[in-house]
Amino acid sequence: MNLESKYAYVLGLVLGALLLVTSCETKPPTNLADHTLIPHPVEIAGTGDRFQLARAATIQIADASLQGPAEYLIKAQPGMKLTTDQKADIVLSLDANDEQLGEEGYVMNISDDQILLSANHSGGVFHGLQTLLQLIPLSDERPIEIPTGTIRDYPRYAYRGSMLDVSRHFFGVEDVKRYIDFIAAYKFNVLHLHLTDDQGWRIEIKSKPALTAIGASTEVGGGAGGFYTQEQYQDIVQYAADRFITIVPEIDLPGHTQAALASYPELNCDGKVGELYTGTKVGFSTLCTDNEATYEFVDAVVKELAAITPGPFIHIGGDESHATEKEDFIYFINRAQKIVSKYGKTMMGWDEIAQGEIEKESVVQQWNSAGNASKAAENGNRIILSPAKLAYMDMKYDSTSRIGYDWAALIEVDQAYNWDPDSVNATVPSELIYGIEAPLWTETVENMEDIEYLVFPRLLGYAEIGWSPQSIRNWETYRVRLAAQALRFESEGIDFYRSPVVDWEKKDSIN
Ligand code: TNX
Repeated sequence: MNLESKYAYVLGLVLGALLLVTSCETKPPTNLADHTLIPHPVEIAGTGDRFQLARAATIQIADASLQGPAEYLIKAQPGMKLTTDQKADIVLSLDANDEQLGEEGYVMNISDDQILLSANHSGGVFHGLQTLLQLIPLSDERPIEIPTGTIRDYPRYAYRGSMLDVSRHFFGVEDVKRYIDFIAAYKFNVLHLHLTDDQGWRIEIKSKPALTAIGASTEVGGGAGGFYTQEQYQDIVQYAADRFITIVPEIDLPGHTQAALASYPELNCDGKVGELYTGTKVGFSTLCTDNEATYEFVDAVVKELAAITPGPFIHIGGDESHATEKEDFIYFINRAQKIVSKYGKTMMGWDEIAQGEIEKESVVQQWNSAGNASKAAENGNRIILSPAKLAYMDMKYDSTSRIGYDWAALIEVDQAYNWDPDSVNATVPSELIYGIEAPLWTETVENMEDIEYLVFPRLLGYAEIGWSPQSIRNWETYRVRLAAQALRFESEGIDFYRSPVVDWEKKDSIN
């Protein structure tokens, strides 16, 4: 090679590299299959083109029930607006005519001049909008470019939950709403609120005012605590419903009840009012199970709670009642079951409730004992899987985590992701697995930053376990998609854990 051609060769290389770099930075790939969606859709295929979506894109709804989802989209993408024009940029409809999509699935066709999102039910459209929002680049550049193609998507499990313990540390309405927004973005459909425990009673019961006057007045560490008025609780319920999320309220009974025992003397076997508790021990408290006052109390609480809870479930806890004799525990669960049914609700409880004679419709949450869950499965109960070793978001990531517990396990981001609900308990048949739930206990969690640190990014793994078929789940592709979500965490101001098992520098392949 002479000097000139060498020079031209090097120049060519440099220009080529420059072109590659700039094209990567400014242009999204034209293949929808290169998406970074979480949870991974069931079917996704690119058609190799791009749709240019204007900042003032128009949205048309084919059914009045889609007004809410459309408004949600507009809130997330200010500038978009509703139109009655058939030729809108985004058309939302309920004419999917595809049984397999169920109530929550959707189909989205992105062509080069329109997005058609259809489902059988408004909830499916809402989940489809979460997918669309993840496909819209975060940068302010307009028009927005989205690769064309088709997505057909529906959940693996009917129940996809997360639990927030608002008793050990109290979290106000705004924090709970932020948490609801977190889970809605990843297609969860249940928020289980752990409303009562030894350290605080957090829901107003109008006929039992001392529960909040006294029982809500503190929390772990002796802070001020707090509670939701019934109006505030209903505001949370509505906020969740607008995001197709059902609230499952838990009143933990008959153990984990020191806050109630400190509020009403008649709940104690010795008739003396208990003391408020601000430590972190478990298993020391119990309602007096052979005292009629106890059942009058449970009746009064469930009656008021059922009246303000539109969802089908009341969770009665039942965990770690170590201070209750086994036969008393069984007697209590049987009676609590009747009270929940009397108010038209379905009972849910931690796996210990399977020791009682529970109705077939009741739902059992496996957290600790596979044996309890097997017993429930034999009885035909639906099972929710929350195995502490895999799904407890209050567990530390590794020994250096700044908060969290490690009694069940250290749960790194890959371990949180890498499990199949079908393999958790061999004695529970797949048909009885109602879904999964990832709880966040808050003994060590004091504020929103702490919540974000433990929940992000593990929450997204649980979202994918609950939604996507096992056959398409894969840690190697997941970790790349997860890295891409970091941009979204940052734009929401979420203080996430930068796990060393994820290569956070490989940012959004679509953006
Ligand atoms: C066990 S899990 C509990 C909770 C604690 C948690 C801490 C369950 C049903 N009971 O009371 O907060 O461990 O990890």
